[in-house]
Amino acid sequence: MILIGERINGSFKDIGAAIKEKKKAPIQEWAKKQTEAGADYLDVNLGAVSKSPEDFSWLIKTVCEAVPTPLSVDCNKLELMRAGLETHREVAGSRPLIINSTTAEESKLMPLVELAVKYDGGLIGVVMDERGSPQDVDRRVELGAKIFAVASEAGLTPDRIYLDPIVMPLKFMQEQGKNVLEAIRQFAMISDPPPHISVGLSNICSKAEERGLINRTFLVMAMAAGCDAAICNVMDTELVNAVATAELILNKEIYSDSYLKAYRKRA
Ligand code: THG
Repeated sequence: MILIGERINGSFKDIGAAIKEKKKAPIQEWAKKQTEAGADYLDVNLGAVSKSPEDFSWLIKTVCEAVPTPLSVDCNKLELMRAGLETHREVAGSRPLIINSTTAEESKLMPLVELAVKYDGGLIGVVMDERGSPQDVDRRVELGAKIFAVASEAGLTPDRIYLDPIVMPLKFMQEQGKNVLEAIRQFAMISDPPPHISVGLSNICSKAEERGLINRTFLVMAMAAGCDAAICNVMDTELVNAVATAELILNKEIYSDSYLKAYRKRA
């Protein structure tokens, strides 16, 4: 499982304030904590606190200086993404990265695929288009297949393509959970080998009680359906333990009595 730490996101109060005040310490502390917890990538997102390319570049530089962990460069504005990726190249050289994200929209898909080629990154494709996010399975799969086809045609191999079925809040869109799981099953059949399948996990527990339980139950179900990457709270020990256990049950890791310890040290 590819664990992408969600915490460096301007929508969290402490990170939002640190971005506004250009304070590196809180951001760098979260970079270190998530790395120690076993994050494979760190998602880096300004949230709603800024739309400035300079701020995005500053945030990326701040994280890259603190840890060697690869980033998931997360924004939905092409101009910010260009600035962020250029900064990433300056400060991190050829360190692996994920570009988060493109959609199937005409104005975004080719430009972002070209950026993934240029910067030698992975690319998350979120299955929405000009009409917004689909509610049904078929439209999700249609858009996933379109993103996969365009990215493949441009030379991205399946291991560099991540399809995201768009996880919705359980509290408000209860019927979407099973549609997401079915879309994941069908994404896994798009090619052989399949692309990665990635979820923004914490969307599921938005405004709900029992956040941890909802997150880990859903992630285990998503893994059984074929999901192999998640932007999530890597500090949640019970979540990571559930992931490690699901990996055993799916026969992706070898059993040992100390498998939880082993999973934490895997990187
Ligand atoms: N797909 C892709 N990228 C994404 C998402 C996705 N990036 C952003 C987001 N969704 C994933 N990251 C988060 C980070 C934090 C939270 C949810 C998703 C979160 N937010 C709190 C809440 O909603 O209650 C608010 C923050 C707070 O507690 O202060 O937990 O789907 N490709």
